[in-house]
Amino acid sequence: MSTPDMNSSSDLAILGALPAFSAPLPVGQLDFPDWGDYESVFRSIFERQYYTNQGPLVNLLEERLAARLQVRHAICVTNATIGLSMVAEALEVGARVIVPAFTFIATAQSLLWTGRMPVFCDVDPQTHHLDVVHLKQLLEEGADAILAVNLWGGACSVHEIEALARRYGVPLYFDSAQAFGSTVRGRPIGGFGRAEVFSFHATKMMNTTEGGCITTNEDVVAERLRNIRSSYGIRKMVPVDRTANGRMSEAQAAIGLLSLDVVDSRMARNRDLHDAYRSELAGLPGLKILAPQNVDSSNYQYLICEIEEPEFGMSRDELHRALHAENIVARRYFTPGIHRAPPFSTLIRVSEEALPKTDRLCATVLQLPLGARVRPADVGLVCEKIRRIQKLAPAVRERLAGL
Ligand code: T4K
Repeated sequence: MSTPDMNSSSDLAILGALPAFSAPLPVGQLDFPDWGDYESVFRSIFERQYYTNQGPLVNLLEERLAARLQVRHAICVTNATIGLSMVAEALEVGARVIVPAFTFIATAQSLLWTGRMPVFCDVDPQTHHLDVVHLKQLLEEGADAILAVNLWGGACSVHEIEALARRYGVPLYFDSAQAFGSTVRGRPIGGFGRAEVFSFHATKMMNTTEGGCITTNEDVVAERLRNIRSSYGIRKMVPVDRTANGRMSEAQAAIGLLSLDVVDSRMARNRDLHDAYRSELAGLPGLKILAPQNVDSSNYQYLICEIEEPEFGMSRDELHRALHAENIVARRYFTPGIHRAPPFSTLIRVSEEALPKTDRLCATVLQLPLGARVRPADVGLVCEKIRRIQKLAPAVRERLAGL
């Protein structure tokens, strides 16, 4: 837990004062279970002498996840990246898969590992999710599948995109790495498209340290996924061309079961922190907070800001550096955009003008700390520092230019 140093609250670390926080204040959820609960669940693993290969804790976690997400199958995996690759294989999608350009690089990398290529689609600047007009244009030009992404605890235009996938006859699956616990028109994310993939990385709402889960309502796809995941735990042998090791261990599942017990209270806590940020930063020129998009309930996984340089008085990158000096570990997801970063910047030619909305978001979006380590008082101090940085923008910029 970071300790605010109240003596430095009126001055800025970038200008020579002590940092506002004595330890880094991160953006991830980063929940650690109660030590006693951890000990007792790990004791059961030691008593059974069973570490991995579809053990009882993984089976229990899968049952509980399927019930919660209202799906026929929840298939736990080592991480979301391999889960996404496994789905591409299980659905036998073709070579060219449409993905939003504004996403974590793993979305697109999951395709490369299975010999497929991303086709980058622009995003809607208001929602940060797939721009359906551009998506339709790409489908007209010819593509084999859509890998849609649900970001920041929100969702893309799920129903519109499902309709487009049906109309163009292409499979649709979702990267829902950031969307565990959110709902669209009363339905949990997890049951849309042909399959969805969640990340249970430590920084996510639902956490197995590393890990993830694939959900699907299709029995044949589920059996293919179980066969691709490993040579163990096969319920029914179905032919698959390639297998992987995507198994989740009992140790991961043990943490996952504890995480699932508390995930609702953690989402409610994040919502309160969101509200605090919104009221503290309301009306600050050049800073806009994005509400979770297209969902009727959100996990509030991330606090997302957009910084407009002329109105704010400095660029997003300058604010980012000034916050880091305070030990406020804001992040610039996703900078550079994946289409401008290796390997995709060399593999795929994307002109300067091709993805203007994505390029703009890559230059303006900033995540602020949220999650288990952030206390309400920390939000107050982070916001105070942001207001102060803005007030002293000319001096801050001069200092940054000299570094
Ligand atoms: N699709 C999307 C849309 C995704 O966002 C992601 C993952 C994926 C696919 C792939 O899912 P996985 O294959 O990872 O399951 C993080 C996460 O590693 C990654 O899971 C996540 N998205 C991505 C957006 O963020 P980094 O490199 O920013 O994390 P890192 O290590 O810098 O940690 C963030 C902060 O938390 C730092 O200040 C350090 C702190 N931290 C982190 C960990 C892990 C701790 O204090 N303790 C910890 O244990 O990638």
